[in-house]
Amino acid sequence: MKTFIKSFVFLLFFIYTECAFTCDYQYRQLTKGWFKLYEVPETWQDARLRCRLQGAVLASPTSSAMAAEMKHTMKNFFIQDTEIFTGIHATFSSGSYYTVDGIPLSKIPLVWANNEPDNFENKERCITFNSNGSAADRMCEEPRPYICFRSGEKEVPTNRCGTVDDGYQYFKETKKCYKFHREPRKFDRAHFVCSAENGHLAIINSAHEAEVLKKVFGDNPASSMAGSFDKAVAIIGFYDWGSWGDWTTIHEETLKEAGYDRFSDGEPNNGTTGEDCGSIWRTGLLNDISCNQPAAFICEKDPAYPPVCQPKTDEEIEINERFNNEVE
Ligand SMILES: *[C@@H]1O[C@H](CO)[C@@H](O)[C@H](O)[C@H]1NC(C)=O
Ligand SMILES: *[C@@H]1O[C@H](CO)[C@@H](O)[C@H](O)[C@H]1NC(C)=O
Ligand SMILES: [Ca+2]
Ligand SMILES: [Ca+2]
Ligand SMILES: [Ca+2]
Repeated sequence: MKTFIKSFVFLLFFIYTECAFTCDYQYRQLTKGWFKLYEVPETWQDARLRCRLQGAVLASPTSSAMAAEMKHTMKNFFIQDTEIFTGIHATFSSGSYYTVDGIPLSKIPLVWANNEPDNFENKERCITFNSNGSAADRMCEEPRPYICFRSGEKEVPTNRCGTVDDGYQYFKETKKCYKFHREPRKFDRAHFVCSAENGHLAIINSAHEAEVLKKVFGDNPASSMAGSFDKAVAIIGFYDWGSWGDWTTIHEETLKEAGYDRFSDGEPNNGTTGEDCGSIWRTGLLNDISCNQPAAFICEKDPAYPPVCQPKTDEEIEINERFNNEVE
């Protein structure tokens, strides 16, 4: 009887975790992995970073199956005469090409386009791929579309926050997830990182949420951050749009409309070089900060966005946990 129950629970477990990764990625059986094409061109470095922040890598045609799936993905998006970036690069040292996950060029069955590779003007460090299957070396700085790829079985374990990134922590007070980034970035790059993680720079919608952010900040003392930068401040999602003083969230609400507008005493002060970007002090009170000042930052994510293909309800999570306990 117990065996029967176990196999029944196992079946449930299997059904509910099938196809569990964010639905913006498509699972492809042939290469056992998830694909997502980004149509908006980016530099190679940004393409690489965006894929990485999603728990994926910049896709490379490392086998004939991968090349076929990449061509298929491009055709689905009607990308015909455009070259996309692959993960094959020589940005560490010229001529030494590897995929982002370390496969050397000599092991990759590339078909080169006419007169390629030529390392034109000794400036080409990245490999592109065309929907007709040919490769070329190109400048990494010239923006192009690209494909992110996550290798593996269908069942990708996503967490309570709907992501593979366990840096995100769920807070029941706001029903939102937050991640504190300890590596300092300027406002625009912090915005890029939160967006790539399917979140946004944190927006404070209530005094409760300010308390949550204060706690998140408190869990990351200055001693936990390396490097010399101001560890008393963290960038969040508000911005001065107009002549100085027009503070709105990155979702275009006034701070009051958003639900929290408590600046620290003496702030905003438009400090030395001018301050048009938003941040908080460890007190949870607001401060204006220079958009050029790198600082730690806090991302906020809705656990339901983007949807996971087979979202688990709490009951199902319980069943899984019971199953796991039985197995142990
Ligand atoms: C593939 O496309 C590239 C660039 O558009 C072109 O240079 C190359 O000749 C094409 N190869 C084939 C086999 O059609
Ligand atoms: C803010 O500071 C910058 C740089 O000192 C200055 O150019 C700008 O006029 C200031 N804005 C206001 C409204 O004081
Ligand atoms: Ca070239
Ligand atoms: Ca919020
Ligand atoms: Ca200030």
